[in-house]
Amino acid sequence: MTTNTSLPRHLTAHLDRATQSALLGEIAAIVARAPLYRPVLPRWGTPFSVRMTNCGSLGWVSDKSGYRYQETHPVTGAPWPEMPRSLTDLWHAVTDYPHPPQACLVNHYATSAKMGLHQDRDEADFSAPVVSVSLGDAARFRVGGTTRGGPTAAMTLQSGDVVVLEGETRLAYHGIDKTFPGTSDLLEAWPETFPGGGRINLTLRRVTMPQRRSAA
Ligand code: MD3
Ligand code: FE
Repeated sequence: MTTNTSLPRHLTAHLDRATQSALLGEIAAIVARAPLYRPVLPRWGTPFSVRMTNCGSLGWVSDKSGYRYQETHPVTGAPWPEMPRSLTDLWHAVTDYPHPPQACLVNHYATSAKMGLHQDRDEADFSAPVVSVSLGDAARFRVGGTTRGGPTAAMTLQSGDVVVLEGETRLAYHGIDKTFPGTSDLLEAWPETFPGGGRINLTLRRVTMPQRRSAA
């Protein structure tokens, strides 16, 4: 018996504790300039349980009119903070994709936040991978196939884990069932920024098609 469920590449403990702490410090600086806010679902306006912000030239947003990428923070109107060099370097270390990431979505899961099964398809270029970095509390991640309603598998994501979504897993349905509160103290270094700790997920993406270089 076969299934259509192939699993993404899971790099367990890819980042050591010191690297996680340094990266979280960079994220705290980004959050100071581009505050975490609570997006709402298109049409209904139901709030997400996850709070979000972005860095990079483009950021993913959701509001009553839909999902999209835009150059500015929806609350402050300011351009997103620059992508840290550390994240661009991580992208090139774990993928062969020849162009740098354009967007880094920062998701903050406080206790009891989750994310329902969905596909990431607001990008023009599905041939580019997606790279996910987990910091703080562990979470149960669920991944299925490219159609809704098929079999799914659960994976535990821990602080320092990196997941690379490429090939057929790029368009897999996925979500976060739950986090495991109190399983990491990493976010406790930034109590003002992340009160009560929780989990941070960074999702690095290409959004637009790379421009062809003009001949001569
Ligand atoms: C599988 N974030 O922001 S990361 C999202 O942990 C999102 O916050 C989750 O799903 C989180 O869209 C899951 C792992 C992940 C990210 C992107 C994917 C898995 C993916 C894209 C395609 C397939
Ligand atoms: Fe997603």
